[in-house]
Amino acid sequence: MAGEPQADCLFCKIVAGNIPATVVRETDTTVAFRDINPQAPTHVLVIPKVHYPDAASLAAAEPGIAADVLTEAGRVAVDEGLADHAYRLVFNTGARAGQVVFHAHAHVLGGRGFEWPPG
Ligand code: D5M
Repeated sequence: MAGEPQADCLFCKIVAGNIPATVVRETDTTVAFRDINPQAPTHVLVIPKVHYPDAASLAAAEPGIAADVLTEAGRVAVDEGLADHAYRLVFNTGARAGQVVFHAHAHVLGGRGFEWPPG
C-alpha cells in the first residue's frame, strides 16, 4: 500500500530503528539524520517516515508531509547555524540525477560555498 514501509528500503529501516543513524531532529512525520558520506561540513538528510520513492510522489500523495520535510529542512539549517548564511537543499530524483536511495529525502548541505550549475 502507498506509504507503507518497504522491507528492502534502507531509510524505512532507519525510521524503524533497525539501522543506526545519527538523528538530529524527529517529528511525528519526519526524521533528520547525518549523511553517512557527507559532501559538506553540514550534510543532513530529512526524510518522511512514510515510504514514497521520491519527493514528487510524496508531494502528490501526502502534500502535508512533503511540507513537513521542507519545514524540518529549514529547522535543521537553523540548528546547524546555516540559516543566516547559505545552504543548499537537494532532492535528487532518478538514478541519472544521482538518486541512489529510493525513499524521498532532502539533502541539507552547508558550511562551504557551492557552484552553479551543479555537477
Ligand atoms: O542520497 C542518498 C544518501 O544517503 C547518500 O548521500 C548517502 C546516504 N546514506 C546511505 N546510507 C546511509 C546511512 N545508513 N545513514 C546515513 N546516510 C546514508 P541520494 O540522493 O539517493 O544519492
